[in-house]
Order: sequence, then C-alpha cells, then structure tokens
Amino acid sequence: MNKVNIAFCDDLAIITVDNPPVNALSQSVRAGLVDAIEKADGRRDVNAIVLVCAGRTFFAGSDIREFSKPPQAPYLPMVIERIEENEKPIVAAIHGTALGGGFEIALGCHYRVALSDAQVGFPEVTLGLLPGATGTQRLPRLIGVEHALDIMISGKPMDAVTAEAEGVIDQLIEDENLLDGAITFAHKVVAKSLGPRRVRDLTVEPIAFGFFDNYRKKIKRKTRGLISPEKIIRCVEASIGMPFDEAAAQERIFFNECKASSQSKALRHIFFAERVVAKVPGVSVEASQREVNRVAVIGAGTMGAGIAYSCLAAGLEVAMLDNENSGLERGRDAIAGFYEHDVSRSRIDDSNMVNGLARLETTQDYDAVADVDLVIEAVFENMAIKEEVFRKLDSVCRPGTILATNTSTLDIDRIAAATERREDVIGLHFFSPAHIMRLLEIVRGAKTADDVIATALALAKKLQKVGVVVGNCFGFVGNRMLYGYGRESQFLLLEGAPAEQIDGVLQEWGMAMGPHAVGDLAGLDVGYKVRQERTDLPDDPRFYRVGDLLVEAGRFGQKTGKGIYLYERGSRAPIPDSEVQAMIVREAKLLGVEQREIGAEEIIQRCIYALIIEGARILEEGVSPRSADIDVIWTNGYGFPRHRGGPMHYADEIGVQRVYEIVCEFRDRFGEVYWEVPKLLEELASNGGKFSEL
Ligand code: T1G
Repeated sequence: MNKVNIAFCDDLAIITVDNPPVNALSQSVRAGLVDAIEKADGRRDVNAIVLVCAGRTFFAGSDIREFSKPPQAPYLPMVIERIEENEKPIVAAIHGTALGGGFEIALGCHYRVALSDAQVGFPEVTLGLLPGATGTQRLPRLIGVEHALDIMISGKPMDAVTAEAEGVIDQLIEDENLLDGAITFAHKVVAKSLGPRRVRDLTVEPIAFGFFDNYRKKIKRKTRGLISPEKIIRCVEASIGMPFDEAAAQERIFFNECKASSQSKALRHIFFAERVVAKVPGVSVEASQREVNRVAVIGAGTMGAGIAYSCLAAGLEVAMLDNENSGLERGRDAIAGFYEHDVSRSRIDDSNMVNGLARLETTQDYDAVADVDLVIEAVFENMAIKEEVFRKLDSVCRPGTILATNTSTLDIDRIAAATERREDVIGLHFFSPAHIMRLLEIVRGAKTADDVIATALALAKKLQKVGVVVGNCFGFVGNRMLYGYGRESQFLLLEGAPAEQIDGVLQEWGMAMGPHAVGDLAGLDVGYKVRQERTDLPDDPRFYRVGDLLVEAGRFGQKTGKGIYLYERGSRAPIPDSEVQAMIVREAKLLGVEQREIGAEEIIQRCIYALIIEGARILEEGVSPRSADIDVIWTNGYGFPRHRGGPMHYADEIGVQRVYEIVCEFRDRFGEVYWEVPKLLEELASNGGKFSEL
C-alpha cells in the first residue's frame, strides 16, 4: 500500500500520508515524501502544497524501531531541507500529536495550521535523544531560547492554542475540517503571493549573559544522570553563535552520540516495553471487556483514598465504603486534599474538583455497592479480614461485578475461594501513593476470566497507569524481587557499609531513593507488623534485626522524626545518626558478622543482581511472560532508573555471561541459600542468550 499519496485540486497539490498507527516517519514515508514534493514541484499548474496525514495524528515522530538498525536515506534532515527549500509554499495541516520528527517536518514547512486540540512537541529527551532533524535550531528561532529549552528538556507537548499564540502555528482550524481549512489557508497564501517563508531565515533572540549556566543549574536535579539534556543545551547555544547549517551539523553529531548511548537504548526499550505489556499471552486482545462506570472501594485508608481518587480523576463514579464513619471522613478529607493539591498546581481546575467530589459517595452499607461494576478491596493486609470482605461482597454484588483485591502479597486464589465467583476475582495491586504511582500489578488467579483481565488492562489505561499482568505467588513480581534487594541492603549494613553509603551509591547509580531512605519513608513499623503476622519468614536475624531494634526503640522513620536516619522537624532530608551506626556495629558483633570496608561496585552488584536472579526465577516459573514486563514493573513502581532499562535489560546490557560469573562468585562467598544460581541464568550464559530474547 502506498503510504504517501498525492492529489491535485485547483492550483494545489495535496500530499496525504497514511502510515498507521501514528504516521511514524519510516524510510518508505521519507522517500515517498521526497517523491511527492518533486512531483508537485514539477507541475506548472501547482502554486502551493498542503501536507496532511490520515488517521489519528500528524507524524508522531521518526520510527523509533529504525534507531536500532543502520540508518537509511533519505535521512529526515534531508527531507526537511527539501521541504524548506521548495519554492512553492508548503502548508502543514496538523492534528493529533505532531511530535519529534513530526514537529520538525512541520517546522520545515513554510506555514502551519492545526486543529485547536492538536499538540506539538519534542519528547526525544524521554528516549535519551534530542530533536535530531534541526528541531534544536528552528524552535528557538520561533519561540526564543528559554521556552524552546523548556519544551525540549521537559519533553512535554505544547497545545495548539499556545503554539498559535507563540507564532508556531499560523492559524487554528475550528469551524471546518482540517483539510478544508488548510486548503483555504493555502489559497490565501497564493492569492497574497506570500511565497515560501523559511524558519531558518529567522534569527534567535539574544539571551542574557550567563543564562545557559543558570539554566544548567535549574535542571540539574531533574536530569540527574542523563546525557541528552546537556547536548540539547549545547545545540541551542550553537543556534545563537553559529550559522544554521554549521549548528545543524553539530546537532546531528550530538544526536548520533545520544542514539548510540546505552541510555537511549534503555529508554527506547522501556518505551516499547510499556506497550507490549498490554499484550498478554493467551488472553486475546479482542477479549470483551466489561463496562466499568461505577466502582466501589472498600476501605477508606491511605490506599483506599488514593485508589478512589485515581478512579474519580478518570471520570468514574465511586462508592467508598468503610466500617467506621470516622474512617470515611478521613478518606473523604484525603480525597478533597488530593483535589485541592492538583488545583493549586493548575493540573485541574475547580470545576473538575467539584464534579469529581460530586461523583463520590461514602457509605458503611454493603447494599450500597450491590450494583457497581467493579469493587476494589483495600482493607488491612490480613487474610481472614479479606476473606470476610469477599464473602460479603460475593453475597451482595450483582452477577458480573468484578471483585478485585489490592493486596500486596496475599494469595489471590485463597481470597477468590471465599466467593462463588472465582472467575470474577483479580488482584489490582496499586503502589503507594496510589494516585501518583503509575504501576498497577494485575494479578491473575487460577480461575480469573480473560474478559476480567482485559477489563483490568483497560482500567489501567483509563487511570493513566501501566498495567502489568503477573501470576499469583508471594509478593507477585515487584515485591518478590524487592525481598532480595532489601536483604542485601540489610546484610551490607551489618558487614560494614553505613546506610548513607549504601543509599548514596545506589542513588548515584540511578535509583530514585536508596533502600534505607525508602524504609524510613514507608515506615519501618510496616515491615515489623508483617513480620509479627508472618510465621514463614526465613529465621535469619541478619535480615531484620536492625529494623526490629529501631522499631522497638520507637524509631519508625520519617513519621517519628527518626528511623535509621534522623530528620529535622519539617524536613525529609535524612541525617546519618552515629547512635544507630554504633548499634549496628554492636549487633554485627553479636551476630558474628565481620565488619569490613565495602566498595561501591559490590554494593551495586549485590543489590541489583539480587533483583536479576529473582527476575530469572520469576521467568522460569512463568509468573511473568516476558523480561520486558519485569523491567516495566521496576521502572514504574520501584524507582529503578529508566535510563538503565530495568533489571533484566540491564543484565542483557552487562552481558548475561558476566552476570552469571558474578552470581557464582556471590554464591561461593555468601552461600547457596540466597545466591543459588537460577537454571535460566546458567542456560542463557552458556548459550550466549539474552533475557529479552525469551
Ligand atoms: N515509532 C514507532 N512506533 C511508534 C511510535 C514511533 N515514534 N510512536 C508510537 N508507536 C507505536 C507504539 O509502539 C504502539 O505500537 C502504537 O504506535 C500506538 O502507540 C529525529 C529522533 C503518539 C502520543 O517519542 O508518544 O522523532 O503497541 O500505544 O497512547 O528528532 O505513541 O500498537 O504495536 O503509545 O495513542 C519522537 C512516541 C520519536 C512519540 C500516541 N516521537 N509516541 O499514544 O498510542 S524520535 C515520540 C507516543 C524522533 C527526531 C526524533 C505515543 C503517541 P503497538 P501508543 P497512544
């Protein structure tokens, strides 16, 4: 099928590109564009050209899949140069999301019109890249250095109304269809003999001395560890000092450096991984979904209120149930607080808040949830209590209501067994804070029906979360892997690495927060309570002795002003506490653990490889169908750096053979109990395989 078509109407050529699903600028589209422009240019009866895309959007960018293969001509900068040098004016007709190379194509055109709900932007930084087809040179010429940098460093799109106000878009098309509007505009250009207008001919507004260094300081924290932001800044600096073609050549060099980087490979991996997770082996994508308009949330505590807010923000009706009225009041207040916070940040307006709160019902009566489409249970993490709740729900809710539990570790099948509708029971494991964390582990029970799984995936998308289907085992995938990571961070403490060293090394490596700071944030008493509940934990005191001593000393973490760290009033900045360090040294002696100097590399390997080997076991057991799913879970739920692609991608990047050698070394040093080598790791190492090829 020809992806680029040309038609002639009056004195115009209409070039229409149709390359579903998002009109990515693949090689065939680039070649087709050049041919079509040559053809239009060669026609004496053509005075102007309109460039439009079929389907849901104008070009959404280069074809990211092509970046892992050798580039093929015509390269995008050449296509854009051909567009811009054209003598007959070219009008870009924009709808949907003109992103990356798509936005660059539009900027190479001489004029731009757009539907008012369209967006333009440069998300390349989220892929570890930069606008590599002269975007860093053209955008500053249109909107100035600072706003252009904000767009390219944040990767966030600009809506068409703002773009029009900034002069990026010449006209918004509101009262007619896009193509008609573009044709009308093109006729005006011809009638006024406006001819081609080239962005490259503009000059960049001068900027205050010292601006770029101040800008670097401003973005330092947010772009920690990333390489493309600095290169973007240097491209924009060049847009001021250098002639266009020279600066564009410099941009191309920087773009290719980014594209070849392991960071960009990791970020491109995660981009596709977050989309492939919705394809669940054995569950047909066409599986009919059940309609979800009205949701009940059982339990108005921290998680329940966060879940309820997520559902309200997605436009759903919510009935929040709690067995205590005071609990309901606290829950409602928490939800109102979330709304007020988002209004104060201008993420939503007052009407959203009023409308959302109007869709919230609170109740203590199970009969009030009889007709809901979905129930999400978020009561105390205790099996007996959950079984009781599910028995009640099963007796009250209409046939077809999906019963979901937010449990983070308990057995879904045992909870389902408390009902007569096991096929309607599923796990929806939200991550705290539930209204912020993007990850949603969707836990399928032995009997969970396909349409229930499909409904859960659709709900995740509606809640703007990433839903990942996982099997039913202790800790499912994320928390099961967290176990080894937490164990090693505890053992390292006793072996001589202070908490601030462990956290500092892992944060420098890219983790959003060090494991000990996370413990203080979550509350050390949470794990302590679980340990009192659980009788099947390994009886290895090294694992939890320090945590128990801290909790028994009333040091729960941030909530009590001290945990493993000290916290000044009103501050969340962790302060190392020599008292705790002395307690750890004492405890190590009591446990017979020898203290020693421990280097950064060992800290990283022991914590991160503990994730990798548990991930390998999870793949062996089929608890997760793909290594990409594990990567999505850890980058979206646990602060694993996206620019390292997730634990399994990271293992592939290091080389499975190398990981295998180090795990064998740890097994020999620390014992088989925790460092048993997974069969899958051994197999991949011996045949030179990769987790991503499973
Ligand atoms: N290349 C290849 N495939 C893409 C793609 C792209 N740019 N964008 C989307 N897809 C696939 C995606 O994998 C999925 O496939 C399907 O399209 C629908 O996507 C030189 C260097 C446009 C906002 O970063 O942000 O241009 O799973 O599920 O939710 O300077 O896709 O169906 O098989 O996300 O409606 C810059 C990336 C590239 C935009 C639509 N552009 N895409 O969201 O659908 S680099 C981007 C998106 C570049 C130049 C630089 C979103 C979307 P499948 P989807 P959606």
